[in-house]
Amino acid sequence: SKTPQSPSPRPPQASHASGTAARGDLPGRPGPVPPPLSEPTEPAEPLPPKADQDGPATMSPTGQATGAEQESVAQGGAYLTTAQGTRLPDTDHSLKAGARGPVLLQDHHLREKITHFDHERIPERVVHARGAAAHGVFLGYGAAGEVSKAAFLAKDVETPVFVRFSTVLGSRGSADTVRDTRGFATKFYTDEGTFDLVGNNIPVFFIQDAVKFPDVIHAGKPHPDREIPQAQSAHDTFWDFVSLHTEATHHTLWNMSDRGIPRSYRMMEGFGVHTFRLVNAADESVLVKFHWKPKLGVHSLVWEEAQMISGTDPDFHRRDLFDAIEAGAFPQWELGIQVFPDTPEQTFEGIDLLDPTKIVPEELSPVRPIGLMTLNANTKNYFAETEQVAFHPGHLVPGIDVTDDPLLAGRLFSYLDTQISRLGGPNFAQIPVNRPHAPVNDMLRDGMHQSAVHTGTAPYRPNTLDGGCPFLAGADTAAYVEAPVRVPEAAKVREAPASFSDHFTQPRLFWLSMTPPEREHIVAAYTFELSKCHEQAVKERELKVLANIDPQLCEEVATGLGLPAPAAAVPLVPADPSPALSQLGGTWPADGRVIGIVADAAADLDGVRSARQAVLDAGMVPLVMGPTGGALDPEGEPVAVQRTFATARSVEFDALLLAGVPGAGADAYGARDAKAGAARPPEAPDPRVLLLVAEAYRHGKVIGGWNGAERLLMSVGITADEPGIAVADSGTAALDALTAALSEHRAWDRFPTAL
Ligand code: HDD
Repeated sequence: SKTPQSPSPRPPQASHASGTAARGDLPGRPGPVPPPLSEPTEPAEPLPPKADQDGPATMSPTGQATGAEQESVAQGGAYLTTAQGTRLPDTDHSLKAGARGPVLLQDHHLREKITHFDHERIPERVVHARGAAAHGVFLGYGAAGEVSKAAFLAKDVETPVFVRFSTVLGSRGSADTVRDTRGFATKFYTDEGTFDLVGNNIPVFFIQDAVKFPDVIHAGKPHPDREIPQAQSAHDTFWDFVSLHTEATHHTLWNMSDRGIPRSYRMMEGFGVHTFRLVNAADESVLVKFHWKPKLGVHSLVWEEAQMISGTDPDFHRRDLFDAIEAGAFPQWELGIQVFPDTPEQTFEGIDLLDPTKIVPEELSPVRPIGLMTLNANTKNYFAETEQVAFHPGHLVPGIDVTDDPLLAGRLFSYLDTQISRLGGPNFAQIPVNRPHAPVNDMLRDGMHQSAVHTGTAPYRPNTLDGGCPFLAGADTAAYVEAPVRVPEAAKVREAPASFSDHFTQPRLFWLSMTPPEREHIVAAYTFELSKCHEQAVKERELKVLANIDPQLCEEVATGLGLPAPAAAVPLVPADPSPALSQLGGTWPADGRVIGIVADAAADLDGVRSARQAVLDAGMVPLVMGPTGGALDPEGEPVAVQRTFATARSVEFDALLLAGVPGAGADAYGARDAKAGAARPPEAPDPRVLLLVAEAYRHGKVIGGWNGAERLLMSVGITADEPGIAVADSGTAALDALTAALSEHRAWDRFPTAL
């Protein structure tokens, strides 16, 4: 039978934007006449609090206020309507001939609702389908003025930006922490038009010519017969291709390094990859490579951790970015350029600048900072913004031009083309996230999803009927004028320059620049991936590739595979290591790091409270773990439990802090039943806590603790004097030692014992 419809629980109120007066004139039912309504587009209800969240509904998982309350009621007080604005009395029942009778075709609301639903999905990106994005601002330092006239690079100019990070191979719903390259695409909404820097977190690419792009992607994507494996390079077709197509060697090596499994989007470098051309006000040009340098340093997961996260939290990177911004820990990157003279050869120190498989080591050409990007606002609607954003390396502004890198040339075609099928026609620039902030006066008309109402009668030039408008700009009025680069006289050929066939010098340079733990990880990654291949010939061929990089690398991988190590087929070029390529050896701010505090009812809760506060004061995120949900010390000053021993997994934390017991000695921790808080023999601590600690240790994570934490560490075979173990006599002292060790990201001295 029909459920009676209750009236709207809230009185009608104005929605977020102005609408037509006509709708507001309709009789309200019930209550007063509502003010004008526009089409509500924001979600309606605040989410109820989750059991393991600290605080009321408006607290985020990180314990920070979200501001969600105001935004989530954007439809508050509005009546439900059809897409045509007609108010609806019911959206739960189809129109039927009697309660038990057939559904009637005349039910417009049913048809409209289902039809729209049927078309809610659009094709995912053919590559980089899985992504997360945020808004921010770019501040020019003015340091690029000598080399580029781009107005947004001038001193103190602030430009809104939108950045989308992504994996490459996986589908839209795939896991974040797979081994893959990460996309790093930035849209600068400048006053002179939109500039897109569509880069990656790896500075080189698999191929030198865009005509090979479908090949490398077909090889990396799942096997076409059974569509597996998802979001992986660990399969035969990928290794078949890269072992044959040796120009992929450099990029593949970076993927097998720690760069292929970043800890966070906030801790990745970004690279424009290609060489670009900058032009200054005097029309002088230089060649440059763009770099994004993260303020938090470049850090990675370890492979076992990455695999575990794929199961326990496939949204790990997306969540990390969102939570950090929500908590006010805004990630920042400096934009920098390496500058090279624009000579006819387009080489620097013998390195071909048109070859996208080559880097220029920073020791040969330092990165000069030219601006600062801060991501300070999350998206409000994933589909509208992150899914519909359309980047294009050809979106350039005066002062920034392209080079003849053949990979870039193909990209200049591909990105425009792909949006036409992905976003359903040529008018994607009208989608809000894609709209330039500079005035647009194009003469493009009509087409699918046209939402502009163009006026005038003469969308052509020359005309007199629209007074000759729109006018043409000149170089002095910020027109985009291509640099008049001379094209050498040549025959048309399907060839690459000779220098493009050096495929091993730079992979060797990269390998020689790695520290021992980083090399260990590379060997493990190749061994893992090739072990997943079924074809013996593919493994053997890739070993020949590795032999051309370095004999130690080849031998260690061959040993893991149980195959003989071949000899190098090319002379191994001696290379000066580039320390800038290593991720180790520095210290970095611990901002936004997640500290798991392990406690139970018998713990030193005053110590837990002060350690928790000290974590927050240090700009990090504390998450208290306890045996059950709710609070520790509920009768006194409650300490909220944000993760239970059942829901917590070590991979969620950058470091652990094991709470001590008041006045306890080394044998106290673990003497309690972690499940019930009751007494338990000291030799039987909660197995879930043991697993937590053992995993954190294996992954090289810093573990701190106080008064009795040694007992728990000893239960898993860890002694307090090992690297990265910080045991002290109070919570805050332990945290100080932990924070100091965390500035190096991991306890590197524990590797290679750690994974
Ligand atoms: Fe690409 C997306 C980066 C080579 C064709 N690419 C895409 C994205 C990034 C890159 C970050 C995601 C943008 C977003 O978040 O929406 N691609 C690169 C880099 C490359 C590169 C750094 C080499 C230096 N790409 C490349 C080639 C081709 C493409 C050679 C084709 C010839 N890329 C595409 C594409 C995508 C894309 C098919 C898919 C979705 C899109 O463009 O908008 O057109």
